Amino acid sequence: MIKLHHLEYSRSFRILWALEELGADYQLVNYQRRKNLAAPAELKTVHPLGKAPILEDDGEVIAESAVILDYLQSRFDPDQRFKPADSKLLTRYNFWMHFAEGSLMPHLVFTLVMQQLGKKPVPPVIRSFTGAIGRQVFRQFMQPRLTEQVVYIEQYLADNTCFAGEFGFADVQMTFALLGLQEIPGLPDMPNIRRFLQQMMARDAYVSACRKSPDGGRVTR
Ligand SMILES: N[C@@H](CCC(=O)N[C@@H](CS)C(=O)NCC(=O)O)C(=O)O
Repeated sequence: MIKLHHLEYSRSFRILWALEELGADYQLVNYQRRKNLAAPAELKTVHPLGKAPILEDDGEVIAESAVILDYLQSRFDPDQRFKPADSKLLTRYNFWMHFAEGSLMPHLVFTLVMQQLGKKPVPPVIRSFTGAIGRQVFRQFMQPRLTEQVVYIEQYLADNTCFAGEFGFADVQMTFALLGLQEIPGLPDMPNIRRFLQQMMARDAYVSACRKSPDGGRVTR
C-alpha cells in the first residue's frame, strides 16, 4: 500500500489532497516539526534528504512534490482526469508545476525566514535590530520580486479558472504556494487568487484532506 510521510504545516498536504482526489488507498504517517521548524531526524531514515513529502510505493521511495504528483497521476489516473492530454495545456501544466517550486516557493520561504528574524527564538536584546534587517531585506529584495509574480498570476487567473484547463494537479501544486502568499503583508491585492483558492478549498477531496491532516490543512503554524 502507498505510504505518505506527511509533515505538519508543509507541502506534503499537496500529496494528501491528491490521494483524496484519486480515491487511492494509502497509509498516512504523520510527523511534527522540531522547535526550530525543521523536519524531525526520523524522516532521514526514510529518504536521505529528510524533507516532506516522501511517498513510498511498490518498493520506490520518492521525494519532491511535483515528481510525486506526476507519479500518482501516471499510476492511478488512467482517464487523465488530473493532467491535460492536449499539448498546449500540457505545456501550461508543466510550467505551473515548475514555477510553483522553482520560482515562487523560494521567494516565499526566504520571506518567511526573514519574518522570523523579528520573533522568538531570536534573543529579545537583538530582536528589534534583526527584525529591522529582516524587514529591510524583504522591502529591497523579496517584495518587488513577489509583487511581479503576484501580478503575473493575477493576470493569468483573470482569464483562466484553473492553471491548465480543467482542474488538475497543477492546481494542487500551486494552491499550497498561493496559500503561503496570503500570509505575507505588503503584496498587491489578489482578488483572482483568492477566488481560485476558495474554489479549491470547496472541493470535497480538499475538505477531506484537511480533516485527515493533524494541522487541519494550514500552511503555517
Ligand atoms: N521542493 C521540495 C521541497 C521539500 C521541502 O523543503 N519540504 C519542507 C516542508 S514544506 C521540509 O521538509 N522542511 C523541513 C526542513 O527543511 O527541515 C518539494 O516540493 O517537495
